[in-house]
Amino acid sequence: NIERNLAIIAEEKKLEDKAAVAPRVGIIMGSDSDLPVMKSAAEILEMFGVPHEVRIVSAHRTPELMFSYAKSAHGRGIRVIIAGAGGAAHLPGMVAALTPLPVVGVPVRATNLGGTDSLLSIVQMPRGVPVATVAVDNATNAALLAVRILGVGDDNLLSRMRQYQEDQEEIVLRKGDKLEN
Ligand code: RP5
Repeated sequence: NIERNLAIIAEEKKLEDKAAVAPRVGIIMGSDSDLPVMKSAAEILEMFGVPHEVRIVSAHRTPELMFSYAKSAHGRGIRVIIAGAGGAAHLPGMVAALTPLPVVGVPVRATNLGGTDSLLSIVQMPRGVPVATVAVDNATNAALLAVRILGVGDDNLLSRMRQYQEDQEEIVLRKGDKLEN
């Protein structure tokens, strides 16, 4: 019996460990050329201690992977998807059409249209299929938004967000002090 109980405890521990590292945010992007922009999102989530995964998923080049990624995300424990793409940036909108999870879109500056093409492709979603769109190349804000969304059900995360805001305020005020002296 003791052995059996120990085995159950070990199994529970394994499940807990697995749950602790199971990604809660999925960061996806249309191409590895988006990575220099999108890595800021991973850095922010790292800073807040939010488990996340990073994948290349292209709406145009790997449509079937996009479909299965979006369809399986919630079941795998993902709670927010950050999707970055440039040019004809269909990835965030298509993923939003396939999942009930909140999708944050990052327009990436990838062509000689300077990112306006990506921005309009992502922001102009039809009624009923929302994508929360951040500024061009601003993967940082996409991750901060994901942290805030998760923070609604996670007091620890929310207080880390409060701390982040206070730190930002402090930095700006200190800069102002320096100008006055
Ligand atoms: C989009 O096309 C990608 O998101 C990327 O921003 C852009 C260019 O992709 P590559 O040709 O560099 O792979 O689908």
